[in-house]
Amino acid sequence: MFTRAIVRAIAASFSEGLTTVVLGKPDYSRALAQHEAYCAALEKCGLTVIKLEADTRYPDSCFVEDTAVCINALADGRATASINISCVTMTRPGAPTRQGEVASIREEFKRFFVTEAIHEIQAPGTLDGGDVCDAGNHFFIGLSQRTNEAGAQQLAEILAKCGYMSSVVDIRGVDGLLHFKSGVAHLGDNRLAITQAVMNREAFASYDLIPVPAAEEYAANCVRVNDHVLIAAGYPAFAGQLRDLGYQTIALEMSEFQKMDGGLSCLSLRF
Ligand code: CIR
Repeated sequence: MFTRAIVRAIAASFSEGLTTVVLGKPDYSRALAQHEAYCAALEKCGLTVIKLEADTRYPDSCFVEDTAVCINALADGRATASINISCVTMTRPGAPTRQGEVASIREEFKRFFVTEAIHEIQAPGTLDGGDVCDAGNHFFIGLSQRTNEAGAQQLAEILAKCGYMSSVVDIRGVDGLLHFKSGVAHLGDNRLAITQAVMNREAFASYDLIPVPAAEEYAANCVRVNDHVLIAAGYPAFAGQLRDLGYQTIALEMSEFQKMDGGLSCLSLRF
């Protein structure tokens, strides 16, 4: 169960952020409305939403997930005996323009975690939270354009110290996949929603895979939040698959974030 989420309001400089897609410039007021609906959905899932002020110095700073990895001892599927501590790892984002986003998020986590439970990725390691998938009793760490070997290794060591297993999945050759979680989401119940480009990897063999249709790949970045799954609006085949499996879905308009390479998971840190 999650009880809280940290989000950050969208900076007026949002359209100056990083992007690899060519979908046009985001519309600021539409982005604000989509963000508001996203926060309302988290509240509907039972979370207290901690909304940090916008920071115009960092155009990408609404994508808070990349700044930290929350390790929630009470998440689905955990063994309980050895795994009883929650902690957080502050990342060192792979994009230099984003590294300054971490400091204020660290300050926020200090309200909830004791110092010993706040870990850090150190140079030369880089790691984006969007590359880390908490999959029940195992964490996947994606090696990507943003997360390097040193960053992945450091996180694996932190997780091991806290009693969690992990493995590294190299997605550097996969076209169109900026972050690992752009292609994989853990839905609880030992299930992964997954794009066809990565579904044949041995690493996922012990999970039940829900293949995301090729025409709906953006929808793979969905988020299980307590009793609901947040999904991007406009992907009817994938939404139908989830409903057939019994999930209660909440569809959210994401067009303005998609223009900036962002998905549902990256807009919040859930813990
Ligand atoms: C970036 O390129 O860093 C941002 N424009 C988008 C980050 C999205 N984060 C994510 O998928 N985890």
